[in-house]
Amino acid sequence: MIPQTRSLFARQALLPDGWASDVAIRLDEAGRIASIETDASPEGCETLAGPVVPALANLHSHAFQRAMAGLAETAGSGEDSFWTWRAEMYRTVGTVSPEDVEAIAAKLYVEMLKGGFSRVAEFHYLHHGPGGTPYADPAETSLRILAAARTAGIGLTHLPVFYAHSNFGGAAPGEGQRPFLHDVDGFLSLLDRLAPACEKAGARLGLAIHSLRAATPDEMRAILSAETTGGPIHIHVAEQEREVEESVAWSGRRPVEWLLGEMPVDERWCAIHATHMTAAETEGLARSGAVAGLCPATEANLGDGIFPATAFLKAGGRFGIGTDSHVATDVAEELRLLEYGQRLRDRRRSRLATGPGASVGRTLHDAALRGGAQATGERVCGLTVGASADLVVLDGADPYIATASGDAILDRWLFALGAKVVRDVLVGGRFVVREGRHAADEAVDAAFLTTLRRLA
Ligand code: NGQ
Ligand code: ZN
Repeated sequence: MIPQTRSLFARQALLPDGWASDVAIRLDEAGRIASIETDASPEGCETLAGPVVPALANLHSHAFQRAMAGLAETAGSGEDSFWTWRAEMYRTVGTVSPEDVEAIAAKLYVEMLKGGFSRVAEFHYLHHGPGGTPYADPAETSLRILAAARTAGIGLTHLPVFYAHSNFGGAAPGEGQRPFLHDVDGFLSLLDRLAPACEKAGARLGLAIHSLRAATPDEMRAILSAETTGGPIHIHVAEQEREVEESVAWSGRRPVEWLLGEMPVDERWCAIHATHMTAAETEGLARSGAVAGLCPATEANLGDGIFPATAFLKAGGRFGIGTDSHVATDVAEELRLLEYGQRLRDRRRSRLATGPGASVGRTLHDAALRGGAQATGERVCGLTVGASADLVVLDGADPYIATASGDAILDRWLFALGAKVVRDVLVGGRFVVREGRHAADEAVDAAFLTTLRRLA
């Protein structure tokens, strides 16, 4: 076991109002920040080996999909789309056991830590066995996710997902969707079963409705009025144009328009993707206080479209980032792709910076830190008293980092270097990654290899 460090020292650290020098960070017993002193002496502290920034939450994950990342790149008939990818994904679903879920998630969560994330919101809908055969314990796969998070030492916000239909209007579920299904009572009892398990594991519990395609308005209302998690509420919305068309055909309204009009969307909510919005929907979602859960690498991979980020931020909207299908697992790649999508659309640079003189990397990182915390149920975030000491130490020996100061550190990392300069990661004040290594690397890799061999 790596001994716990109670006082840390950083030559440069990103505090809520900007970069500070010679920062001493004192931690309490629970791994939260007890005090922060700038222009301090390193005496009695463990000196961190490079610039320190707060770690981000990854607000959207379907862990099992990591097993097929990069394996859906063989062209089909010429009309490959989100929907043909989904059919391939359902084939993977039909082959993974609970042991596989745990092995894949543990590997993935270690990779996320190494990519600069300290917490993950697991949008978990793979509840039953192949063909929908229930496990003896209805919480079996959720408990595997909790176990994987514990192995990795990543913070977990667990979001069991309600899923009942294949399309708007309560259409009957398809064969491949059977492992996802619940009725309202079955879903509520799953939440009740998981509340004490999450409490014991130090995980946060929230819930998700898969999408407007997968739940009827009555089912959504019944769940929202009965659930007692107090945690975040996530939903996929308006990711694909076909979903928008089918929503209009069903209700006369677009998905985000319907959601904002019919559901009590507020700060508890996270709208995953929300790619296709009119100007009015964009402003409405921003005004609601909900977080837009953006997953730029997956959205690019699946051909979803480009989120209207410039307009959304102008309207005061909040966003966070997720790695979703896990074709990427790092902070830098997601934030960079978010900015690049806007640049490619507008044929301009610096799309998401707050204004003249602002660093793009800093703007993206600040916003994703706040939005990620909100969407994962963390009340305080960043290097501030009361926040969990969830930190990334960038590699101070790397020439690009060693010669940068202030926001240029973030811009170098996010735009030019990526995960290879994530040196150490601390979650709740505890080192989970040191010099790019995780203490459980060997065991996690061995179990993952066994799973991949079995799935191949
Ligand atoms: C999911 N993934 O639930 O894993 C979805 C595909 C669907 C993304 N939306 C399934 N990226 O939306 O029906
Ligand atoms: Zn998703």
